[in-house]
Order: sequence, then C-alpha cells, then structure tokens
Amino acid sequence: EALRRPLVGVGVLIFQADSDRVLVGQRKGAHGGGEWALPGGHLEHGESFEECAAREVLEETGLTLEGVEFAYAVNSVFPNGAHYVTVFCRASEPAGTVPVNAEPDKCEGWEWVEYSRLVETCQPLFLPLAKLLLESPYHP
Ligand code: 8DG
Ligand code: MG
Ligand code: MG
Repeated sequence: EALRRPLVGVGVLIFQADSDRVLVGQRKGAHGGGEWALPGGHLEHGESFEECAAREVLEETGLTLEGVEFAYAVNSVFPNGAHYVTVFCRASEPAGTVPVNAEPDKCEGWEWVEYSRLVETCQPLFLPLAKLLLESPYHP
C-alpha cells in the first residue's frame, strides 16, 4: 500500500450543440457501481488528455469526437482507498446525436441530461463528477 501512487482518470463532458445537455450513464461494477458518471477511463502511457478522451468516448459510446479541449481537474480520494486525479475534457456533438452503449457490462446506458440539473437529476453521482460540479467555476 505504501508504494501505491494515484492513478489518472479522464472524464469527458460531451455537450449537445446549442444546449446545456451532457452525456451521462450509470456505472456498473465494483468501482462506483450505480453511480452516475461521464464517459471516460484511465489515461494510458504516452497519451495526451485529449487523445484519451476521444479513445474512451469512441470505445464506450461509438461517437467520434472532434475539437476535444481540457476543461478542469479534480483530486479524489475514494472511501475504499482508491486515489484518482481526474482530468475533465469537453467537446460538442451535433443536436440529435445518438450514442451506443458499447460496453453494456460497464454502463446501464447513456442519457442526455442538463448540466445545470445533474446534481438534482443524477444521484448518486460518481465522486469525481460530484467534485467537478462543486468546485469548477467552469460552465458552458
Ligand atoms: P480502462 O481501464 O479501460 O482505461 O477504463 P474503463 O474500463 O473505461 O474504466 P472506468 O472505470 O470507466 O475508468 C477508469 C477509472 O477512471 C475509474 O475507475 C475512475 C477513473 N475516473 C475518474 N473520473 C472518471 C469519470 O468521470 N468517468 C469515468 N468513466 N472514469 C473516471 O477518476
Ligand atoms: Mg473505457
Ligand atoms: Mg469507462
């Protein structure tokens, strides 16, 4: 345990063009199961934040993002001892974009939810997303 280091996660805010909606899904599995999170995953060796964001979103939703940008970062120490630095990126998709639940063993399904209503609509929130909403001065 003493030699463990924090891991880097990347979460992706995919906004529907001309709206306040982002793509969220309920996680399945041991880490954050039942909690609402953005698409995302682990940063791989040698990857940029933006490359990781585009790769994870393609793997998990079938969507090919363009113009991915850095948005914010949070530090999350989970109750089970996991420690992640989560880097959030953002991108836009055209109105009417329909995602695929490409990893149904990891996610219940994707939904477009108003960013400003995530806290009331999507409980419980995955810790890094909850921290983003609390801390970030950032809003579309
Ligand atoms: P990978 O291991 O195949 O790279 O990723 P994954 O299979 O997509 O795993 P994941 O659980 O979705 O993401 C890996 C970890 O990334 C997750 O256990 C915790 C961390 N993570 C954050 N923030 C976020 C986030 O906002 N969304 C997602 N999906 N993961 C996040 O720290
Ligand atoms: Mg993934
Ligand atoms: Mg993932």
